[in-house]
This record gives sequence, C-alpha cells and structure tokens, in this order.
Amino acid sequence: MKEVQRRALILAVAVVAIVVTATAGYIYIGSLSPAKPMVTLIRIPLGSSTEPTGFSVQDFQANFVNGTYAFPINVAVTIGVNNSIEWVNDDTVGHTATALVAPAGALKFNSGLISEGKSFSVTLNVPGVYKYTCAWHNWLAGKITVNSP
Ligand SMILES: [Cu+2]
Repeated sequence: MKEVQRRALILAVAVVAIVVTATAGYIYIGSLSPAKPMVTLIRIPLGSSTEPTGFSVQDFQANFVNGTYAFPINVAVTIGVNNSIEWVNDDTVGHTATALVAPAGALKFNSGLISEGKSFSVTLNVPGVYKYTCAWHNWLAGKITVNSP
C-alpha cells in the first residue's frame, strides 16, 4: 500500500470513530433527561364572567354531575395519564377550576380563585373522566378525559 493511501485510510477510520462516539454520546446524554410531562393549556377568555343566554343554573345543579346537562360544555380535552392541565385566566375577574366529577381514587382538584392574569395547573394521575366548573360562573365548565397508559 502506498503511503498516501495508508494515511487516507487512517484518516477515514478516525473520522468514523469520532462520528460514532459523538452520536453515541448524544443518545446517552439524551436518555439521562427524563421525559417532560405534557401540559395542555386551557385559556379562560376575556368576558367569561358574562352569563350566556340559555344557561340555567337549575339545569347545571340538577344535571351536570349526572350527565344529562343540556347546556354545551365548550372545553373538552383529552390528555395522557400523568400529564397536566394549566388554566390561564385571560379575563378581568377571578375564576376557579373546580372538579365536581373525578374517577374513583382521584382527588377532585380545586384551584381556588385564579385571579386576572394568573394560572393554575394540576397533574392528573388517575385515568378517566373529570368534569369541572368555575365555582362562581357555572357556565364555564369543561370535561377532561385522561387516557389509560
Ligand atoms: Cu368564574
């Protein structure tokens, strides 16, 4: 083998070794950082405190929990287990995210008052259906489905 060919071969082997090492290192370092939980945002729009036409608090109180509630639930999200919901209050008055329905074994979350511009988040560890409302404005209701792993 000529000297030039020999040097070219050594160089090629060195380049391959560097690329393989860098790639393996990158994959290894990536595996060290745990998967970040997904966060689903629910924004509470400006003007949400105004009661919409057609809303009936009697209908809400009688039927929301048991499932025959006639008023539309505008927020419906589906997430994976151990993922989070974050409510952001874009309104000028405070609201809450108060669970009235939760799967067996799950805590019913309750944000307390989320002031203007503030947010509240909850991580849901039990699969199933959650239904929540604003304690002050019951038309601000939503349904969260947490899928089984
Ligand atoms: Cu409210």
